[in-house]
Amino acid sequence: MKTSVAIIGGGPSGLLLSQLLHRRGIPSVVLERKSKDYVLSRIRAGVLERGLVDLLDEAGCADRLHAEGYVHHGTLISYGDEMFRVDFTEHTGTPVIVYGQTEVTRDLYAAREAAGGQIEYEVEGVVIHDADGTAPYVTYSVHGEERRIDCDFVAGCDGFHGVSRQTIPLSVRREYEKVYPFGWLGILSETPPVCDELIYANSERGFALCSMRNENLSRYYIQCSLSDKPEDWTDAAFWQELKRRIPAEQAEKLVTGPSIEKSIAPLRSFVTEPMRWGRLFLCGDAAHIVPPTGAKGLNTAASDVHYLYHALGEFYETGSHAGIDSYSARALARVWKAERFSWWFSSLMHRYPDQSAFDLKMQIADLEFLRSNVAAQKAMAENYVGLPY
Ligand code: RFL
Ligand code: PHB
Repeated sequence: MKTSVAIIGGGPSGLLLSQLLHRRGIPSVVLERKSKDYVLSRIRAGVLERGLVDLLDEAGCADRLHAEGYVHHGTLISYGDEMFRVDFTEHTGTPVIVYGQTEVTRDLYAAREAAGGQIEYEVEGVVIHDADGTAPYVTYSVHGEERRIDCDFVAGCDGFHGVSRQTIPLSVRREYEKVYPFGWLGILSETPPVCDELIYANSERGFALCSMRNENLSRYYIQCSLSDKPEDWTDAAFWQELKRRIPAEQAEKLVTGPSIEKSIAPLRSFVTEPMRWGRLFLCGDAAHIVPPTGAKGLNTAASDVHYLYHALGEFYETGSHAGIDSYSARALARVWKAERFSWWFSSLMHRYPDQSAFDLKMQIADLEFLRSNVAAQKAMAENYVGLPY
């Protein structure tokens, strides 16, 4: 088989890139390790920046998002019994949209399928060959049958555990990592959200987040120990712990019910440099991970897709290598800012096992500064709604 761009990974990065390239007349093939149902069963991001919404518009798959997504003009932040609001629209002129990553992915699959896009599911043993040469190719197998795709470029959109990043030799690759000493236990429940905006809560028992998917589907998270397992937490224990971490007024209003999904995610900050090696480009979680506290993961994946899709478009339309050559530096410049924000917001909101009395005072001072200072709120809002591409 021959194509212009072989895309490894059928998560949101790979599908969005494939759909945008298609709209520009550039063919691609997506190789996904799992089944479509499996990809759509993963509950992940919920908050979309304007930049991602614009890209989905450009990709022609934002109709349902506009009809069903929720516009959020601000967020609530609580600590102890205090709670304040940061108004995104007032400070930046831009809200965010609450619409699940699962739904984004579903819409992207529908668009690729409607356009006759090629997606190979349940592929195994993907190997990227000659990425540093002029004629790269990818080999893999599907149900025991060996296959090969010859291509001009390879897009590594295969997430943190994929093969693309590993293809770049260690002599070229530089990795930066911070692992946090806690995880997030998340549940999804068919209950009305406790509040019409998200609540990020710093409590002495640890962090909690009240989020949502729609008016009868709530997403809640609590900071947990890395040794916890989802099955250690009954629904009753989860609700009880959540209530103790959010302001009393909210806890009283909280409607509880059976969880329909429960999982634990570790928290990590990670960046690999460079994001390009010859004709291989890394995109999204394949190149960087952020802790979910600032809702930046999917959104940062989207900005990579933006830079790469424009770079490839320019190459196929004009023959210019300028966008391709600057891809890594441009993507990384924005990635590091999202890393900084996610690290800062995580540090502000969680309890750390080794936190000293001084560290706690600094956290509270930082929260009080944010509550009372317009410039600090504006800086937070600018980062939360997404820095410009
Ligand atoms: P994905 O989604 O991991 O997709 C990669 C795809 O590649 C496939 N794959 C392979 N395919 C072929 N061959 C191989 N060898 C392969 N290895 C892997 C995988 O099966 C998969 O389908 O990466 P992508 O596309 O870059 O998308 C990134 C986002 O998924 C991620 O950044 C976000 O989910 C992070 N995130 C959030 N981001 C936000 O912007 N806002 C949020 O509110 C938000 N909340 C979250 C989050 C992530 C969470 N978890 C579970 C990590 C909340 C949570 C709890
Ligand atoms: C979510 O709804 O899953 C969500 C929202 C905001 C975050 C992280 C996750 O910061």
